[in-house]
Amino acid sequence: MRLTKRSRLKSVGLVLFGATFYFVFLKRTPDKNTLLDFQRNVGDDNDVLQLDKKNLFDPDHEDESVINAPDALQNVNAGKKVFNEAPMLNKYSHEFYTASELTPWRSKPLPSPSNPGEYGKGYKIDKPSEMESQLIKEGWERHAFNQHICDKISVHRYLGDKRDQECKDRKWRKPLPTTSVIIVFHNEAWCTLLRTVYSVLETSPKVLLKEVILVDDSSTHEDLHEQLEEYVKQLDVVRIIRTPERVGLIRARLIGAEASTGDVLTFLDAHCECATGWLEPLLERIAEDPTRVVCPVIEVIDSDTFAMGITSSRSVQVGILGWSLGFNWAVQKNRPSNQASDDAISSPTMAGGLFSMSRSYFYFLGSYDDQMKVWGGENIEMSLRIWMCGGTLEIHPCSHVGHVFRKRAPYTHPGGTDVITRNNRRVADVWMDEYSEQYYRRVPRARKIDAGDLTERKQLREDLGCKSFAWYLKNIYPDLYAPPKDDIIMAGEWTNEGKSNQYCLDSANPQGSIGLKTTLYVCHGMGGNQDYLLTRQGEIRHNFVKELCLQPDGSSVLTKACVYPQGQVPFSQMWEYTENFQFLHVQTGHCMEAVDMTVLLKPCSSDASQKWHHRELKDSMR
Ligand code: UD2
Ligand code: MN
Repeated sequence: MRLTKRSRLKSVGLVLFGATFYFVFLKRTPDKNTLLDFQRNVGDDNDVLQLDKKNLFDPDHEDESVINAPDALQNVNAGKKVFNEAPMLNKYSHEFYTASELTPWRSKPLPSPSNPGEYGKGYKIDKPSEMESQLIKEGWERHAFNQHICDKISVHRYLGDKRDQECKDRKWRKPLPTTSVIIVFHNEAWCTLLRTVYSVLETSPKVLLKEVILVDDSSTHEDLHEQLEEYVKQLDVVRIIRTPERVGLIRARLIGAEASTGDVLTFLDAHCECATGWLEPLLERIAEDPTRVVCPVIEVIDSDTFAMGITSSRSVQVGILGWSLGFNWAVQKNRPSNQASDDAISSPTMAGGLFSMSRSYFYFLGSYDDQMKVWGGENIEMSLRIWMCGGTLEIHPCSHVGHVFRKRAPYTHPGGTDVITRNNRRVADVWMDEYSEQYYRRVPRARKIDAGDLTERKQLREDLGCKSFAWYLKNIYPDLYAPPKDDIIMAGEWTNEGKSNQYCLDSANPQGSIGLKTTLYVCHGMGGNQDYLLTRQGEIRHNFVKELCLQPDGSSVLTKACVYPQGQVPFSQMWEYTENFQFLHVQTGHCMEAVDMTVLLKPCSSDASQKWHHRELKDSMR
């Protein structure tokens, strides 16, 4: 990815939004979404937050994280308080469902290949008329996806059965629990909402699907009121609950869960499409052990064309987190050699929207933090809670559900980004022990945001006898490196004397991409892209999203994956901070210099543009 002025703007903007927000950012920022827009949008009384969303599944998202698969993740049995419910399946359960026993609630109309979007294909209008272009534009504005195309595709479209053969061949053991599918929404488009509902009804076995509960989080769009009410009457297993006021997705899910009657809760976003055979694998894992929380593979539904593919088992990625508490995906290397392609894969975190969990285990484990508002943070909270308190979190490679990843939130965010930071602060304060400092260092402004009363959640952790965050790091996500305090010589931003100390070293790297050039940007004191660590080992580390180390390539200074602590610090990543305030690269003997708005490696000189001064981050003091 080349650096543009835009992406630099984004780099500061991102920090202002709160590092917490990186899940919702995109590589390509539309021009209008600049920092200024953001400031204009999040005023005192303005709750309209039109932020760019990061599309984590962007096909050109080439900077994959790679993590190690820890050994023997299953049944780690953290947590003192044990969930005693007997599993529905045990090693003596040898009876299998027949195909006809697993007939879906509704049968799917036969697809006609000439219909737009059938078999998961994308649909594009080659030469839209003026009127069509206008409709397309309006659709994007209203829903942040191509609603016009979405409307053209049948709500019953067939995705084809593209699962791996091992998955197709699987038989499912009897008996499996029933599930309630809970879909919360706020101002969702008709086409996506209805396609989500039909895809559930047309792929979920009747014997397993207890009900579909739509929780309308106080939508204002007219079609979602009476018209929807009338429409779902014909689908007798579907009901609608309305929240009394806008409560946010977390509380809306809690309301849905309260009203549900199935053995297992299955949550979906309101713009999903379930593929053939998605439900049985999730329920079987839970039937074998009710402390498993199981996610499908989340497939990308393209927000422009609505194309949707199916990931093969070996390419399934797992969920991780960064110190700024954002969610990300990673490839797992060194998977256990005996792991079959239809075995569930343990995942350090979940994306949050799509998962199944035993209803009683959901409540045993403290459901959700109902003090979290609107959007964000709840997925990391739940992931940590599951692992630290005795459960397991996994992804089943045979279960595939599509999701439309939008590049910005199409709805208002009451309270602005502070609400998301507040949610994340609640995660950090309750679950991260001394490691919460890692979060605060990345998101210094979080210290100023009141997290609210945490007594109940801390009590819950106590009552469940959950393990420490250090335990989680060691056993579940060993690749998340926290530099020990003693190794940190200086942390903060670095100003350049040649630029009157107004400009700082800046990674312009809100996504933690590998190989980007280090730049200069006006110092903002808020950490994020300008937060660097000088370590005792001589590295200049940067971690906003993931651990990166400064390493030159020719005259450029790049952010690369750190070698330490997996290996020794290589000379290429070793720097010396001299008494003349220079960053001297040990391997080449050259120094970092500010040249215009870039940072280059040049022969050392006494020039002010080679003098770097350390400054603490503005909000880093309590
Ligand atoms: C992801 C999750 C989402 C949730 C979120 C963090 C996936 C695929 N999606 O963001 O489920 O965990 O991260 O919080 O894992 N909604 C309401 N009320 C609101 C706001 C949203 O009901 O105030 C609904 C919304 O209509 C949608 C669902 O909540 O059906 C999730 O929201 P999203 O689709 O904007 O979140 P997403 O996919 O960006
Ligand atoms: Mn979503």
